[in-house]
Amino acid sequence: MNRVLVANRGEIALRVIRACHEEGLEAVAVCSTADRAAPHVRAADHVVEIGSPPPAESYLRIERLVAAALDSGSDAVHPGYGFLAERADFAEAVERADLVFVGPPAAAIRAMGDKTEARRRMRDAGVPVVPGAQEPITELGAAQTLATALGYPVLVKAAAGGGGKGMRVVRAPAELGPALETAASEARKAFGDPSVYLEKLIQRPRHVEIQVLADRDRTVHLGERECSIQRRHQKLVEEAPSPAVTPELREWMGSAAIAAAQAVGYLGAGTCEFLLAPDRSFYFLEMNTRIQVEHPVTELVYGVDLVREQLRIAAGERMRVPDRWLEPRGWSMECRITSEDPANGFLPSTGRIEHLLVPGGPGVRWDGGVETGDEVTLFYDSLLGKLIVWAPHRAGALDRMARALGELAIEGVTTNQGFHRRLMADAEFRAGDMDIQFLDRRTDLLAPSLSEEQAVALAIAAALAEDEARALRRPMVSGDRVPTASHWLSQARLDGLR
Ligand code: MV4
Repeated sequence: MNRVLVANRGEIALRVIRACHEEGLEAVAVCSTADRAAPHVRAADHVVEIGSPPPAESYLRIERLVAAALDSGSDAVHPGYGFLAERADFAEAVERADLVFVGPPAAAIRAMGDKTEARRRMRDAGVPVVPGAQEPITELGAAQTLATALGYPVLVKAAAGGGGKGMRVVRAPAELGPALETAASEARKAFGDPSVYLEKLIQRPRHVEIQVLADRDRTVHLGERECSIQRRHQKLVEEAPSPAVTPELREWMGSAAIAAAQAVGYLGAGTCEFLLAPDRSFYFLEMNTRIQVEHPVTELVYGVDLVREQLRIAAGERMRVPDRWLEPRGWSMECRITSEDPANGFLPSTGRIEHLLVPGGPGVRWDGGVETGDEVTLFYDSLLGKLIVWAPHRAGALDRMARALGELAIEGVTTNQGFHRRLMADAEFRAGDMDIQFLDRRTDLLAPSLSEEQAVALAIAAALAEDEARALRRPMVSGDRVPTASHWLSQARLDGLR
């Protein structure tokens, strides 16, 4: 393997390009016409333009990506996450063109993509799944019998699903019929397949996932990530390890994840998602057959570069992960910095990044996808970058994240940075006491809140700042005091001098 086509954009494309360079591989970027000057294009050794800005016209075009790989002399394709990363037909098209797919075999993607089939295969492999049906529901009578046996509340889920679409909670027998109908119609709209099935509802669970890595000789797990801090299935903060997982529980969940991977002939990096109940019982939900957004927190506590290992494994080599590394060290946390306004229903914000000041210092990592001058549009997802920290203990990681969030400055679009600052200071979050409904209960964290006293202080400060700013716009005369330079002001002056 010498040259890798990176079939993605944004921060993950940059992340993969960096890994290629460290592995001594050339990287080929692809771009839409909106991305000609994007950071991932500038970081790559070659670039192929593949179409217009809408993903359906560029980053989702299998035949164009395969042609771009062949035309650029690439011998492998890394899909990143999102776009085509979990499309078995893409993996197959890549392999048919005699290129290496940097990911699991197409058969493993396909087996995990069908949720009821995955449940059957996991049950047969001894992986704990939520009690419920192994087959789609075909008639109400059978559904009622099953729901009674499971005990209410139960959950109706789409068989083709994932991401929570077509899910309905049923708290009493009378709600079952209507729930089956609305779930089926939602599933038909979302997936083109109305099949639904039943599971027992796990109440107040955490979302804990296990990282697995498999080469041709060995399948290992790299512990868990705690992913409960999410809103409408969009994760906002992840950490490793989980405050809820003991070394003993880690080995149980890890063994289950290894069994899951082996049951489908997995290769490369993958993630098993589990629900972890308050009584410490855990249940396999689904396997993500790709590198995930939150992979860095695992990298920092295990000292493993997951993307480099993906490339090595794809090239037929063995992973460089000695057994003595298979224990987490310290604590890592990631904040997803998005161009969204949490105070306004996470409304996406667009515009030009006027300034970007990236945090640094000990234990801080920034995996970004945008730079000053870049345009944020509605064509692509709103992830601007990921702020990741490491510290010896959780409290230190929280403090370090608060410090780094204080350094991070993004001007030009609204971001969720304020939300992350409030979260890092929150007593309940700091106690590590969370579940998947944390943010549904704590909507107070989504918007800045001010006391009467703080509001008055801010109004006075704003008036003084405005007065100062007006003074600055007047030419200075001798005898004027030199105004206190803000960081932005001194930066602008420096820019002017260059
Ligand atoms: C569940 C559940 C509770 N009980 N299954 C949501 C998306 C899909 N991947 C599985 N999901 C859930 N399945 C049972 N039996 C709660 C959820 C769930 C959830 C899971 C993980 C992360 C966030 C979530 C938010 C809402 C519901």
